[in-house]
Amino acid sequence: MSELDTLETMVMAGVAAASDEGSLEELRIAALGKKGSVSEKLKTLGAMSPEERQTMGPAINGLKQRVTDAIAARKSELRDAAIDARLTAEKLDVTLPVRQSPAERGRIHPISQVIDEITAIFGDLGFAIAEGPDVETDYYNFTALNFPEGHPAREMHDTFFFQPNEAGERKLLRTHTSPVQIRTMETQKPPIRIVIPGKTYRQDSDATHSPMFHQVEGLVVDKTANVANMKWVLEEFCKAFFEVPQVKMRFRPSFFPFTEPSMEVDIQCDRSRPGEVRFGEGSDWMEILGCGMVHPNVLRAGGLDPDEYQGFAWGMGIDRIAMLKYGMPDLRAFFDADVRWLSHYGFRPLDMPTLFGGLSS
Ligand code: 2NL
Repeated sequence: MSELDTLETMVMAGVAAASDEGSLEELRIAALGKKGSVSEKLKTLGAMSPEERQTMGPAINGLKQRVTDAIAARKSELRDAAIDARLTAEKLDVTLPVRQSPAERGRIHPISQVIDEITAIFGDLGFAIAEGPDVETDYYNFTALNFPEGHPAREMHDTFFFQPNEAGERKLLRTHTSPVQIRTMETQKPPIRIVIPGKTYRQDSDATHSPMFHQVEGLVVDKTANVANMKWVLEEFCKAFFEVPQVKMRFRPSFFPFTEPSMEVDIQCDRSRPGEVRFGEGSDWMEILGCGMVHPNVLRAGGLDPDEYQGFAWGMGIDRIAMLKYGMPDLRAFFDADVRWLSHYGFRPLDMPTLFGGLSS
């Protein structure tokens, strides 16, 4: 066997044995690279006699061509094998159900749901939604609302106070959403019809009280607003919110510094079934809100003349009525941020409450 045949057998055996593209490339360099075994053979042509070159030239070039072809063929074989291996290893089950998108999987917190329901109802009655800061001044939270300095009602609010600033002014976390009504009266001309949902804060924490809780208040101010209008608005609200055709309501005299007269409102309910409350039927009563005619001092604080304007207002806690409406037994679970609780009690994000489409269905 000639030297060229031996070389060819060796290189071809290597090519056939190469198990990946990397080792094949090393083989190519060893044979066809600048100092490769085949390239070295080509270099010998220069020193040969013309006769010798005539036979050796085609022989060596033929060898180079066959080695080049063999490497190319092996390379494409190895590439196909690598793709086949990946295709068998990486399986995709196209029959798996599509994973839910965040918009499908996410849930609206029951308190947000109830706020959306309440604002949908009052929006339908022609009210606008107003909001304001959680951190308030003593003036907007108390003074403007007819709580005189040193009045015991201030202590009753269990207020969270901040450290006083250099001027001695002490900010606080609002104890009710009423400061927003004052701010609205200051900046808008009557007629005013607003509802104010939001967070409120009091130093109170037990099984039925959270230091942060939610309130919604409402305010109507114009030249003729009266108790009859207020009763109608609140009755329409209760029927819509509890999704019943009729509901009896009981207005009891009460006291708030910011209203005169002041009333607390009970709604008819049925508590005869254990662990369940039904509204619009039965012979029990449940207190759900406070209301009254806006005190003249409060209208004055809002920059309005009480001889020209009059108004009514109401306020209620959202957390408790959310628990009642949706049968949630524990207030504290509201603020635990437990996704299992939320996926059970939460609402689907795209089912927004509307009066025509149903509030909660
Ligand atoms: C309750 C009672 C109430 C108001 C809030 C109000 C606001 C202004 C003027 C007059 Cl600016 N009133 N708000 C009125 C009556 C009752 O809340 O028990 N809330 C949980």
